[in-house]
Amino acid sequence: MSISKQDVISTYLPELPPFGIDAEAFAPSNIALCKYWGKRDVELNLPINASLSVSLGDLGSHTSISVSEKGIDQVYLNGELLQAESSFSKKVIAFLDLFRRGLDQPVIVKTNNNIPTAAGLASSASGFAALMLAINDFYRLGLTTERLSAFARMGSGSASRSVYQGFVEWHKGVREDGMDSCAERLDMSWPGFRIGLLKVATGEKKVDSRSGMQRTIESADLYQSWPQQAAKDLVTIKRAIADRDLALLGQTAEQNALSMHATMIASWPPLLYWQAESVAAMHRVWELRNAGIPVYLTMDAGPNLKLIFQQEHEQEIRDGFPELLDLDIVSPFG
Ligand code: 2P0
Repeated sequence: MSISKQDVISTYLPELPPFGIDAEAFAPSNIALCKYWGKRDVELNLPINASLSVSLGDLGSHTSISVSEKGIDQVYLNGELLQAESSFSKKVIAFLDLFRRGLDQPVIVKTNNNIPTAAGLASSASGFAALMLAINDFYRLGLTTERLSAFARMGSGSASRSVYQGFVEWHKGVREDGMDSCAERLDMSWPGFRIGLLKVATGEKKVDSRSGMQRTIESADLYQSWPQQAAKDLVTIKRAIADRDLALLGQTAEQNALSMHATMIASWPPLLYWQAESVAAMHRVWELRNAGIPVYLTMDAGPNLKLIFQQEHEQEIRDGFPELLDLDIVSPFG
């Protein structure tokens, strides 16, 4: 039997919170270079493997929490008031309730995502991280970043990484209550490092990561090899970052992402997030690389690509992918 989220919160925050005071927070979106795929505990979002990401600077979620005078909770997303029954609103309030518990104080939660909509990036990571940071301020919890990361993880696994900027490692941890499954900022920067957000398809409704991971674990024999591969890739990627070795980083990240996708494809029913346009874009990346431009790709649970390259090749990447707008090219280190 797994421990419930509420049990974890009650253990680490035994006191009921004081009445809240208006608060706002920002958290960046992140792109994993070594992916998180598979949970050992679905209630607490405890991962089977450790992962490593890079945060996207000022692209992410701004979230505010204020006291509601209307006697009911209200959730806004990108300026629009959501129905209380909408899945986003229910997730936000359920997460807030873990901390609010019995306190009778309705709130207004407003989230604005500034990730270019064209990039088609999921925003659960930055969304839950920003919500956690705002809750910490609203109830004056005074939590350490490590704790904030562990609690944000209970909202969405990848949110554990979004409480930091830069390169971030999420330790898988071994504790049953998951409190050692939190992220850590790596003390390494890489000013010339670039991520290109390449939207290639609008996509049909996809299977969300939560159910995709479960399906893979339950039905793909190929998944057996994933934890070892991820563990090995993580070590290589850290070394590549320390050495600023783009070829080693790019190759390892690309192979890591495609290995993750291989396990998804080997699931039943098959889980193929790629569309024809995704495959065409992959070939364009490989053609550029064959022409001598160091550019690598990674992909998440969707049809779009993220390009990995360095500033010195930005022009060639723009020429090769003219659909990339200025906003789609991210400099994680300023
Ligand atoms: C990652 N993804 O490492 C991997 C790669 C998608 C593919 O983290 O169920 O939204 O909320 O813990 O965090 C997306 O999964 O899943 C994700 P939950 P989450 O970025």
